[in-house]
Amino acid sequence: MKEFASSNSAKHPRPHVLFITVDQWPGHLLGFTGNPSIETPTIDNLAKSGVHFPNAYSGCPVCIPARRSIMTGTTSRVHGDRIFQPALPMPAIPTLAGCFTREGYQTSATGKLHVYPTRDRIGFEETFIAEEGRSHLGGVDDYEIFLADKGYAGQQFMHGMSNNEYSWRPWHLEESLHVTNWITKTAATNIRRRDPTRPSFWYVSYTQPHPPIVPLASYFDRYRSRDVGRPVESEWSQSPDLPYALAINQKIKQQLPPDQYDDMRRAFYAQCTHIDHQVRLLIGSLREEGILDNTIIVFTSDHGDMLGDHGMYAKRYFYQGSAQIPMIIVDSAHTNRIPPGSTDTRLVGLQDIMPTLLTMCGITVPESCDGISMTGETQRDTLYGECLEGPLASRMITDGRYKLIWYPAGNHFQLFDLHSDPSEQINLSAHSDFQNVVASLKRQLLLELYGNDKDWIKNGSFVGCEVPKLVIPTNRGLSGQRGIHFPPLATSIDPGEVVGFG
Ligand SMILES: [Ca+2]
Repeated sequence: MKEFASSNSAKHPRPHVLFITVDQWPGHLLGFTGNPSIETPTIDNLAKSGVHFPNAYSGCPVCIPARRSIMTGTTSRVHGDRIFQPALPMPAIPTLAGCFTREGYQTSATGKLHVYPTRDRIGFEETFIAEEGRSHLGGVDDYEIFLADKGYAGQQFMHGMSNNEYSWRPWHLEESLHVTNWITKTAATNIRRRDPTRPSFWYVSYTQPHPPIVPLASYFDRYRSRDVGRPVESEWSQSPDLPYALAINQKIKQQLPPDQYDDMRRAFYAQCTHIDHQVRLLIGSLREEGILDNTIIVFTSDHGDMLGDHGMYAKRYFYQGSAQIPMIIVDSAHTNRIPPGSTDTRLVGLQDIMPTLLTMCGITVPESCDGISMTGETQRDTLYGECLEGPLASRMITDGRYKLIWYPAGNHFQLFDLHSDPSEQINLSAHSDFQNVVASLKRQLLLELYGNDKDWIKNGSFVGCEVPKLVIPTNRGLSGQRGIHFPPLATSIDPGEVVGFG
């Protein structure tokens, strides 16, 4: 077995890894970065103990592609999904978990993996999954088994809230049955029952704050009288000439009246604080086992949520609410590699987590990875993002200060100065003072395009594609509404059937 690559390797065995992922948590919803409303004392403390990357992005901000990036250390171009393909098997390249397992780590995943086929272990020795009721795709769900054992078979969704809408209500069962508590308890138990002769890699993947928005009543009460802020407004987002992909989002998602909006946001924040407090138990378990100082901890999210900013909800967009993610790394206490409480402004993405963790643990990074270690000297000048294909597609490139977003349908460009306008309220793409910036970022963007995207380029210029007639689809399925899950659902004849949007 390899020893940890540091001068302390003789004294300290290879570090454990606690890798925490949440689902749909925007990078700006963190107390320590100055958000005046949200309470995240535990994550704040992780940041004080490690390094925060404020310029961290989800390069394809929707669940399946983002998780493929996390688990393979690659971008969509390599792992093959920039859409959201529920029945796409993992690519035949090394996985994060597989690399740790091969190096002698005891590896487990708890919570959401969102891979196909369900229960593909993608290199983990053990998986304990909570897949948000996707049993149409086959494979049993450990959280649903747990609920059944407790006498609540099939009752996960009896609160009635949709998996992709912004209605909310308090959790309908007792606290210990909440999915956030189940994931915590299962992961904490795995910490306690580890093999003491091997280093461990614990992947803990919370399914919230992604809807259904069903916070514990106690956490909602905590926020009941709080001012949680208003959504960001902008002239460009109210223009009749809105890019097609945005017009669809604004029309299909419910627009909540102010009072309901405030409560929705409180309920969302309540879910975040609930997770934050549960993370304490993971840290407490490591501490009581005497292994906290020799554990690397990572906290991130697969993508964020617009939460009404610019009139939009959910993800798939490259605005900060959707694409910027929390990213914190706490090193083991025995090294001097990361100054506690530091901030690193380099551009990073989810594809960087795998090479980072492998490098920190002295494991060779597979050649398939196109991510870059976040703690190494090599840094990227620009970060590229891509989401969807056809008329709903968008592409993004940023140098950390300026962000260029391209909507091929209608050939729309937007340019934002993230230093002077972090809320992206002013589109500078047509401003005469910024044409050099636009031209420079366009040149960089051209270098990133591949596949069908090249049809949108003529003679080296962006021409895009036609805008389809705006037809708002009906939403008969209430955005992925679940029903009663007992008796168990039959596996769909068409495993590609979408039973959730990520
Ligand atoms: Ca997600």
